[in-house]
Amino acid sequence: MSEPTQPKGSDDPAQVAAFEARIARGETIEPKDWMPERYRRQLVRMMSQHAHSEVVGMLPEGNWITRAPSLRRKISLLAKVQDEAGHGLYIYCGTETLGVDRAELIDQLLAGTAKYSSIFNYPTLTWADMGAIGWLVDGAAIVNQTMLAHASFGPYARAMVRICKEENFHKRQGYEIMATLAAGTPAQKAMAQDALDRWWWPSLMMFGPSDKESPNSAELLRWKIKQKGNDELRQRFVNLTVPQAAAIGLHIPDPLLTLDKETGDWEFGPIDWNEFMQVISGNGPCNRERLAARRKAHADGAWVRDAAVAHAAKDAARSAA
Ligand code: FAQ
Repeated sequence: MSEPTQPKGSDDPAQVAAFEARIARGETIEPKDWMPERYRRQLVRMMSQHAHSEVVGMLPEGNWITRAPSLRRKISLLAKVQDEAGHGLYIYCGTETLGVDRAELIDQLLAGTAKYSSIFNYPTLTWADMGAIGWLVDGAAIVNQTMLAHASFGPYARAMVRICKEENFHKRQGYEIMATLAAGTPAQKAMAQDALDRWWWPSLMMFGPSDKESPNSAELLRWKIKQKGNDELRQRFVNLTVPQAAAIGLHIPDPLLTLDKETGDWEFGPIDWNEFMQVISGNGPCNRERLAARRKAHADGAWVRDAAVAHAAKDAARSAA
């Protein structure tokens, strides 16, 4: 494990001012640079939640790998799920540059004390859900992460550049599944519409609470970790997605959706924030199932970790000799 770059609690005002001047000039902060302890903690919080989301996010889609309707679909889905594992690893590596061990973060996830994205606590009931996840969930992730690719912390921003390229492929494979189903038999089209109905509102919740209810946004924006607030990104996602739904003949399940001709924004109905709070407090439809699956995978993989440690020790002994 790498060490934190300065002793905790050493935030003297002159250093903070110099740091904030660097942020104001648009400079990138690197792991060995001085940073306020609070900046480091905010990054660890956000990046670890993000890494956990990628890892837990493999589960809803993993559910359909053995049931993909063709070899082509199976290969794409397998590749996508593998990519998500890779994204989790890049981001955990980013947190290691901030002095936090990946094992410690995974322990928090398995203990149920860490957050991960609310979206992955919903079930995947039909094949169309693979389309809806790629199109909507990866689509939302791209909107959010394209902004994070300009985050002030270098390792996180650079991870986002690569991740966004892969998410683009994910989104296209999802939209293609939805377009194919929507142009299929009435039953296939109904399946696509049902998936959109179930995933639409949870996708809007991915962007987090509205700005006025978001305790972290002000600080993250000030330090340019986030470049935009939750509401602006949510609106951007809605504006991009509404025409995509219309193009394949599907209906967004929101009777209040209307185009504001002056701003060009699609105004949408109220989000059920009670549902969001329930899901992020551990009471969503699949929270318990997701954690149970991660705990089992961790226990089943113990022998792999043991073997890797033994191999590394052998290698080190050989090099020393
Ligand atoms: N779910 O003050 P804010 C993906 C929490 S990756 C759960 O607004 P912040 C790829 C928040 O943590 C998806 N918790 O927080 C993929 C905070 O709690 P805390 C993940 C949420 O940080 C696709 C509290 O509420 N992406 O999908 C959520 O300023 C397909 C107050 O909120 C990222 O993590 C939520 N939706 O803004 C994989 C991107 N929203 O920590 C597989 C990086 C909020 O104080 C398949 N993260 N909370 O206890 C971010 O951009 C931000 O952290 C936000 C939240 C926007 C998620």
